[in-house]
Amino acid sequence: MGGKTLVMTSERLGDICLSLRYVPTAGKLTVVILEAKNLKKMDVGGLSDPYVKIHLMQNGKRLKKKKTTIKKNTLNPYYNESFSFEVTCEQIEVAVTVLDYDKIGKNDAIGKVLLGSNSTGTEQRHWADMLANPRRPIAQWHSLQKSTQYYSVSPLTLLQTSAFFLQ
Ligand SMILES: [Ca+2]
Repeated sequence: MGGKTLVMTSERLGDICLSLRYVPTAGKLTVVILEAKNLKKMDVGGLSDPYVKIHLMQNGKRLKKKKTTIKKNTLNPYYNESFSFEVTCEQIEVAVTVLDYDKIGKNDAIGKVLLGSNSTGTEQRHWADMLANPRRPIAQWHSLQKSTQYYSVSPLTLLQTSAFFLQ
């Protein structure tokens, strides 16, 4: 056991800068992924090949998925890529995940931020600023949080896992 996932570290995963713009009359949310910096090095003998995935979620369900281009071999990628969604911003959450592209195998998540009225800290402030300033793009930096990828595990799997440990 490496114990890597058990230790509560303040490991730096990096920061992401993005802008949010909401036009209530048109029901249009625009997310611009601007840049990221100081990303965690994911590749042995290299840096990372970061790209950003955006999930639009409602009540924990994924509605839409978009992603940026891949920037090769960098820890400070610049994107300036814009994504628009037609939504009303009630009960909506935007999950922004930075991943490392790998030619072979599964792409690993470096970290994520969750934006919405139920989020906390700078993410919540950013969302509130967006709602308070309709039609105006609001840009802000966020520290990436550890990606738990909890929604890829079904409740049944969790039940089976706990049943296994109880035996
Ligand atoms: Ca890679």
